[in-house]
Amino acid sequence: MAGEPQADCLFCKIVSGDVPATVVRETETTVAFRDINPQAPTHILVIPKVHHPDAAALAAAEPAILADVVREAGEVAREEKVDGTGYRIVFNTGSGAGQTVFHAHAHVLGGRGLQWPPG
Ligand code: DGP
Repeated sequence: MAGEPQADCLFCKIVSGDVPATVVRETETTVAFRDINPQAPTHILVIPKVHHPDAAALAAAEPAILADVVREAGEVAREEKVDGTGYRIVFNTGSGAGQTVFHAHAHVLGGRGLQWPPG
């Protein structure tokens, strides 16, 4: 069923605690943790606890939880003190765009200059 934990999903295992992660924030609906392969001095992933394959699917099924993810991304940026200089919230969507984990997640990137357009 949509939203239910998936046995083969890495981020569902981080939500359940079966896979360890450096968690920086947790709410009733979200978990934020440091990316294992950081691309910037601040690189944190914010995920919904429910399983949906990408941000668009999450928005279609449970829009309030997508709003929670984006709000938490802002809180992470504030706590990491990158909100003043600017930061980027990225939802890679589809393998052609670099998505490798098919559980919706926001990358929060900051602490260095960020080019536009992104690569
Ligand atoms: P994406 O490529 O947009 O699907 O982002 C997936 C991110 O997940 C990628 O930046 C690396 C990160 N990642 C993959 N495996 C793990 C893990 O086991 N722990 C943590 N903390 N991050 C992971």
